[in-house]
Amino acid sequence: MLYGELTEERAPMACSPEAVAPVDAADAVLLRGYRGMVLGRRFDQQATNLAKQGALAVYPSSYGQEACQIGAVTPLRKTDWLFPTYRDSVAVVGRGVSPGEALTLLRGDWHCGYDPKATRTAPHCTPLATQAAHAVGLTMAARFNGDDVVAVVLCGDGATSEGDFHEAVNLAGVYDAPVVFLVQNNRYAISVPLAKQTRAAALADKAVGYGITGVQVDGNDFVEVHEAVAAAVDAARAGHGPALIEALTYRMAPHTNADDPSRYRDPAEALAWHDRDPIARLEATLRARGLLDAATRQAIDAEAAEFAARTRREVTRYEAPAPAEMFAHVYARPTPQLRQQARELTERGVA
Ligand SMILES: Cc1ncc(C[n+]2csc(CCOP(=O)(O)OP(=O)(O)O)c2C)c(N)n1
Ligand SMILES: [Mg+2]
Repeated sequence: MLYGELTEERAPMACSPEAVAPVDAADAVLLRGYRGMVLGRRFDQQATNLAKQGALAVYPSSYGQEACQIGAVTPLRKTDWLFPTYRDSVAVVGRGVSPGEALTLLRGDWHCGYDPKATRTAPHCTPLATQAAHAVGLTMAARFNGDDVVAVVLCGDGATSEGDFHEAVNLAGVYDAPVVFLVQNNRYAISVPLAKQTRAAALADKAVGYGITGVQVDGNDFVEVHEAVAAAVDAARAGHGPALIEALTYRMAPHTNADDPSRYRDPAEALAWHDRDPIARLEATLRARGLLDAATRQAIDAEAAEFAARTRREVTRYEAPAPAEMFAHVYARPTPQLRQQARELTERGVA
């Protein structure tokens, strides 16, 4: 089937297209993807603004990477797991996590903001590639328990140079762990361009060294990303082991709101990527297939505006937990040092 098997079990996104009646499953996926990307971009822009206003400590934008963000989650079932990085908040809300909860960590809070078990979404991971090893461990544990679980790991091009990445992909290969590693090759690791990251002709080629499936896709094409992830998820579920997907895309925005990319790259470089905008491309496909009329487009835009307003509301109304809570979930038996620090906090009256 063109877009992978679409079953009822696949998780509904926060932004699934109830407003339109799709003619078949493949069209439904296209519309879900479009709606997810439009809502995701509005959310991303809102989060960027909230960071500028000081309501978030930091925000790493995924502007221009929406096809990867949403294409990573449309193939997943509710029971599957997503392992995101700091840049993947759009994928997290695409999975159904509320926008305020998805941004809690980026406020600088010590909480991840949402319940990873309930949402089957691991906390945003800031140490590069460490979530890849967690995903392998989780899926292997699930298999021992007889649970049907596939995990999608999101990471960047820079993260593929980390030891954790190697260890995780190698282990997954050896044990046929049902994990799909989706590398968003956005060409930069902060200021380090891909040419200074690796001599490999393609990051997907690294799969050869692990003896697993490796594919390279156009990361700005929702259909390509969704199809590749769906095929890899289905294969992993059927016991054929992990896959490494390299999605070619571009980091349009600064690394975070604290970064100035004009110091290390020519601004003209990003201009060329505007022509490959993933939302405009899918919109053209939908229009050509008669799936997007003015009313549908308007309804999606209105929903996106409401999603941005909800993001603002949830972030600005957030009540920070008591500082002493930060000691509560670290160890079953806190170390003497932690007990001491907790005491000092109480004595200073901030707890
Ligand atoms: C283990 C580790 N080393 C260094 C860093 C600092 N750091 C944060 S983001 C980043 C760049 C990562 O680039 P990439 O993997 O391409 O992801 P992108 O930010 O482009 O999405 C670095 C080096 C970190 N977070 N973790
Ligand atoms: Mg990168």
